[in-house]
Amino acid sequence: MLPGGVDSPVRAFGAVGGTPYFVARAEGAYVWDVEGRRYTDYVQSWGASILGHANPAVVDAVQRAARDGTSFGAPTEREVLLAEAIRERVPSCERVRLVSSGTEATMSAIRVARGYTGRDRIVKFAGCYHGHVDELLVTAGSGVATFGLPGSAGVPAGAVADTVVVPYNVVPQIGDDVACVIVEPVAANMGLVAPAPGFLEGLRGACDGAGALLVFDEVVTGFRLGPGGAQERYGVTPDLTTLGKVVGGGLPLAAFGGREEVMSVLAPDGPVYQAGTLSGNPLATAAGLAVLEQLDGAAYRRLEGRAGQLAGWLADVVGEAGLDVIVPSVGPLVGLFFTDRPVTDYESAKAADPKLYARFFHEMLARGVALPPSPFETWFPSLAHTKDELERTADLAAAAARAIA
Ligand code: KE4
Repeated sequence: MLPGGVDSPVRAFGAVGGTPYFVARAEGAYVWDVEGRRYTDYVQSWGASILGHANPAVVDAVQRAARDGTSFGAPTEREVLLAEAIRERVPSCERVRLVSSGTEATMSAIRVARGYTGRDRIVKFAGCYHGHVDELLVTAGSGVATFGLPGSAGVPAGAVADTVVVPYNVVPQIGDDVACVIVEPVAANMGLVAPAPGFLEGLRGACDGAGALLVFDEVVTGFRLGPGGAQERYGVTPDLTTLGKVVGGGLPLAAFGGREEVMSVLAPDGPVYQAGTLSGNPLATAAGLAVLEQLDGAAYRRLEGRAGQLAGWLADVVGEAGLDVIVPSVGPLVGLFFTDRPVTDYESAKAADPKLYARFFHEMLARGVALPPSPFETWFPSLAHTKDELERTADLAAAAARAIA
């Protein structure tokens, strides 16, 4: 019925083998499959459910909103409130537009950059994934990397003729024909790779020197690393930012925003067209606001502390089983590579052992822990993952590591 049995390729277990579990319901740190098995879930809708699944305040907000109608095709107060909440938290976002997916956000941001600068060329980094928009499906991460695809069939050469791909964590030369550089400020789609010291600052300087715009794709890091995401954590302010996942509370909502003069090119004010029937959807804005209201400093400190502990325990127990493993963590994000070499870019991420990851994945799944079904993804512990739960995950990881060693 569904091509590959899924509505998004990475869910098909292509990188790890086997048949994916189908989720019947979820609550907090857990999902239950249709056979009634419970898993401690580190996929968490790829980072959308930072509070954990079925957070009561989020469910209540969506239920209440639904009673007043689900979509109008007309402006509502709540989308203004969410845009204001984003502007209050994200340094670059003087103006914000809401859309329905991260792909729409990056596609729109690229068009704004090209419309604002009058230039066509864009620069992206190998292993970074920005959704399935044609001009960015080049040496992408996430599902494209999972299936070892250089890009994608169906993308005409013309669509990517102006896309330049360069290695992550190296500041490229930027010509004066470049509209923008788009980057995951912390890469989460080649596994988890932190920006090298000076990398983001270098991109800022290179873009300023060339009159190009700097676009931070914070679909993963936005509202995950803190209220102001990576740009606040690393003190580098891009010209445009894309956001998703957390900001929609698990409903179809994403956003892009930037400096007022840059965003002023957007229709109806300016000549760059961008639109969406369900943009700013009333249920999704209700969910997003309900999530942001709960994400205070204490929540972020707790989440970051727990993720850091989990990363340390995993490195210890998997290492003690005699396996070469690197467990990077950045704020509340955790990665895991079976390798003894530092992972700083896509090439070194691909050098990690994918077969060992696949076996580890299944040993953990058999023990009731659901990891991302690809080595080119990131673990998303949520605020619903208690310290005991994380300790249990580490104990199970010790057993899983011994089983594959
Ligand atoms: P969506 O169009 O899937 O909502 O967002 C695209 C996107 C953009 N930018 C970044 C940094 C992203 O990580 C994503 C989507 N993330 C993947 C998982 N890493 C989505 C999972 C999937 O494709 O099913």
